[in-house]
Amino acid sequence: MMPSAESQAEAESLRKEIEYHNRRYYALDDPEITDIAYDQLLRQLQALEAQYPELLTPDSPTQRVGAKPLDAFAEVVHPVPMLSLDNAFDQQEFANFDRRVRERLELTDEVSYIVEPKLDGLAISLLYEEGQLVRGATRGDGNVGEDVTQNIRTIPTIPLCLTGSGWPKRLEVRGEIYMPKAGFNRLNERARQRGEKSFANPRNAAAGSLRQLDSKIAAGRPLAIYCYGFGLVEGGRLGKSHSESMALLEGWGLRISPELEKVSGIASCHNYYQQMAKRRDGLDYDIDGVVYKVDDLQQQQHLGFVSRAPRWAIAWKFPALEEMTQLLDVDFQVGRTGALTPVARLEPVQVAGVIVSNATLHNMDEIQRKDVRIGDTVIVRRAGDVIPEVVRSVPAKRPADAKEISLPKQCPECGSEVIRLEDEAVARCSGGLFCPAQRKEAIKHFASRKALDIEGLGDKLVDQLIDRALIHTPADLFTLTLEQFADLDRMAEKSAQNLLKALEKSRQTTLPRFLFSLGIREVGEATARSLALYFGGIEPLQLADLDKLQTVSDVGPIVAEHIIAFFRQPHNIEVIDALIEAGIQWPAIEQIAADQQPLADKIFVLTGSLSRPRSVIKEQLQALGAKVAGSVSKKTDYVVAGEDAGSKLAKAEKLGIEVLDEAALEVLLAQL
Ligand code: 9MJ
Repeated sequence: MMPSAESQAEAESLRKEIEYHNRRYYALDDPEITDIAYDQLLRQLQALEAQYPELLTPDSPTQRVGAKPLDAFAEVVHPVPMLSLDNAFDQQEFANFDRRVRERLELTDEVSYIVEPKLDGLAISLLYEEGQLVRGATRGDGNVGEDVTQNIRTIPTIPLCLTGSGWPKRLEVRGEIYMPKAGFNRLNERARQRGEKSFANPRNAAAGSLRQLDSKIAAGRPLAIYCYGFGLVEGGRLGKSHSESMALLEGWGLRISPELEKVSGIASCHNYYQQMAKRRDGLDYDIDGVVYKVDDLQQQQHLGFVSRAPRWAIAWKFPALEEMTQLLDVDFQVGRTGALTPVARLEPVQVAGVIVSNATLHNMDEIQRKDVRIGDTVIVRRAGDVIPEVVRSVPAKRPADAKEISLPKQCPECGSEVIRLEDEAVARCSGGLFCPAQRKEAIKHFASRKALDIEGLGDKLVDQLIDRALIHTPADLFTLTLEQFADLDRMAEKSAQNLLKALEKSRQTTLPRFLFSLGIREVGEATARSLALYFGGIEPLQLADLDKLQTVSDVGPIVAEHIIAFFRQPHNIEVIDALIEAGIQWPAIEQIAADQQPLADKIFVLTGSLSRPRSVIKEQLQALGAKVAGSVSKKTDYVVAGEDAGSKLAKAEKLGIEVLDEAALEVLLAQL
């Protein structure tokens, strides 16, 4: 069926509205509606387009998610060649540029320049016809580039249709596609965690994203644009000056750098350069210099071009963010959670004004992929406030005695075994209860609510106790005296007494809580409970092998390996023994095989106010094999409703689920 005129108008209006909000959100950073309201608009349009595919236009905002993969990129001949910029590397070279401009223009006055940071991304050409984005192309060699329209359409800061009015019929806008540092760091972090290849720098990441034949991949990459110029202009005009023209582009919805300024005279030019150099690290994108353009377009025309660069513009470059140096050695640093990070010790080198002598190598996978060896010449990169990193080695400069980097077998902090499971990029120290690097985290976890629940022992107190060397392991907590507590900063006598009481109380715990409190990797509350029910005590768990562990519900090969590694460390066992010595105890657990638990697989929901704490009832039900869920669904078996139960009770009644009051629950439990 053909869409009605009404549907057509609705689709048109939705497209306009969505693009408007898109611009407010991405280009202006000033949204007017919530994300949810925005999604609703987008869904309305998607539904309409699904109903009437004829309504789908290439500039529809629904198309930003990516299109069908291409086999190859088509070639694009640039109607006006895309030139590059001449460079100046110091004040003298810039002054020479300015003098040449004045001489050619026969000016005695100062020249007006438009200045802006030089983004380190990829130059791109955007062609708008009748206000619609019809093509996006890379610069290529300046004359012929690649048609990357499908990928360009996925970039939220690029308008699919221009706003306002007065744009030329055909308008070619030029700008730089870049990847913000924050997005780049997230992308690389994710890649490293998955053991995938990371990108060397944001520029490479942006280039790699733009050259994806599958635009759905590009759609998932955090790319953005700043427009800085124009090429073809037909059937209309821009301004008399570069700055007027940029203002027009901005008015049509194109994103222009907020750092753009008009300056005249070389003193102001130098000033801008220095200000930007200072702010460079703090910007959310990489810049490699400042670009100066003669503002007056007539003057630009008069100046013309030499070979491949205009005479009316220059890039005054900053020092590079990447430098070469020697890799002297590699140490391994242990983080709060036990992760081992290889750290490169470098022959000190200046990188963009800062001396770098250490840099991260991230993990063993990255070392292998970058083929880095001790003695190598390597490229280090320092960008912003992130830790400098080794980007790669330079194999051509490898000395004959270059040494391979190997993961230590023992933790450099505590001597416990270093474990690196198959398929995991990260290697970890297995001495969680004992390792000095992990002490603070281990003790905070041990004292936390779902573990031993030591009331009043907050993070700051744990920090103090460890910093003053009063405790080293969780077991040491139980040796502390009233005087020692009272001696701490901001600790009144009364609080010290309360803490001692809380410690006393925490000695009486349950086996699931105790197992959880040990902080074994991958052993959360639920797994700790399953392990407790299955083994009934610490010793049988300690003796269990891989196969035995994996018969426990919830326990797969990875969890099993972590458990075995944990109990294989003599230091961990010493701490557990000391804890039991200190009086930690729990009521005996009746072991029941998982499938024989009386409430196995039954789903309960607790609601309303109950006479016992919900957590207690929850643990009781869970010990019998039940699952306790937070919301009522068709899968719920029982809803236990206390006083003033509200919507959950109503929903249970509507779905015909059995509702128990507390008395009925007691009867049910007594019957098991
Ligand atoms: C960058 N990369 O930020 C130009 N650029 O102008 C700016 N590049 C340029 N302008 C003419 N801001 C050719 C390249």
